[in-house]
Amino acid sequence: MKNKILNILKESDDFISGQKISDKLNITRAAVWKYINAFKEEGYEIESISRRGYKLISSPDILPYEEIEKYLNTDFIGRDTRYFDSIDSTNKKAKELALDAKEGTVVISEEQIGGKGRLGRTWISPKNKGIWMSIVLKPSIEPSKVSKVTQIGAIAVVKALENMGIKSQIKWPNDILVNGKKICGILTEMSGELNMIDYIIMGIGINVNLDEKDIPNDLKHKATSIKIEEGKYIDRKKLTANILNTFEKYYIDFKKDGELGEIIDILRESSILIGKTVRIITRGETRFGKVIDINKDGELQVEFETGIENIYSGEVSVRGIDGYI
Ligand code: BT5
Repeated sequence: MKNKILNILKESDDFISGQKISDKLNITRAAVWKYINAFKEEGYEIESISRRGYKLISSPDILPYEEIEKYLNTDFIGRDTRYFDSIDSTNKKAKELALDAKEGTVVISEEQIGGKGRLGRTWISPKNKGIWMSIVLKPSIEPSKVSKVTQIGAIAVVKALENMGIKSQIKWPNDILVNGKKICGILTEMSGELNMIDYIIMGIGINVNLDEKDIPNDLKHKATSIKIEEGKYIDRKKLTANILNTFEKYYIDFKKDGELGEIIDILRESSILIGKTVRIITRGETRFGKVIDINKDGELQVEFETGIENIYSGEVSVRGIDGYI
């Protein structure tokens, strides 16, 4: 109902009376009035004049399904979206509802107060400034192939940004960078058994309109936002839809056989690591090596003094020789 009323307001160039809305939707005028007040509380600017009715002046910069829908061209990704004003972690919420949810269900929140990174790290997620969302996925693939989903997510973000004229690169396995600094991280979690997946939760966090003051001092050397780098405000609704659209396209291909297929080329082209000497940190142990390639399984091929090894994304952190990259 909420969505229907909002659409009527959006489609009307002029004032529309409460009576007309109530006739169209078969609800009372009092109910219409209640909804209008709820919209105002969410930040919609609605002018009301007695005997003329209501007119939508502006929509707030928020990410409920009603706002994203018009840019969305997916079949199933994001069609069931659970929207929150504030939450501890969208990944956590997605896990709670995953078993009963349809594939493609998205949990999205304006802020996270317990945002999670990999390996128990924290992810800062200030209100109304970024995209903090998690997608529930249920592919019939072997659990060993799950880490590839992160790679598909990374490509979806890079391509969506490209569609909006923004150039970015991937720092394998789960960071997206603009001008060499991190604007996005991906956290993929799985529940299942040895040979069967119950569900995968892919969480994407994107620093969209964060200002310098939103980035803690200890992260400033490696973290930035799209707004800081591009010098302009970015439409979060369009970017969110764009990511879901591109993700679905690649994910449908992936689901067929659990292989990355042709997108491996995009991963290579977008990689900031290929050719670089890096530190590979696994459970406290650090080794230096030169990144040669990303193989067809999405693993990092690194040349160490002892020979070439394929690095699986599991518990690994990759760093530049003396910094983030
Ligand atoms: C990641 O971990 O990069 C995965 C981040 C995933 C966040 C999303 S938001 C929606 C969903 N719900 C969640 O609770 N999580 C997911 P990792 O590679 O471990 O990087 C974490 C490190 O990045 C931290 O230790 C900080 O150093 C840094 N960091 C924290 N917040 C950041 C931010 N907003 N932007 C850039 N770097 C950040």
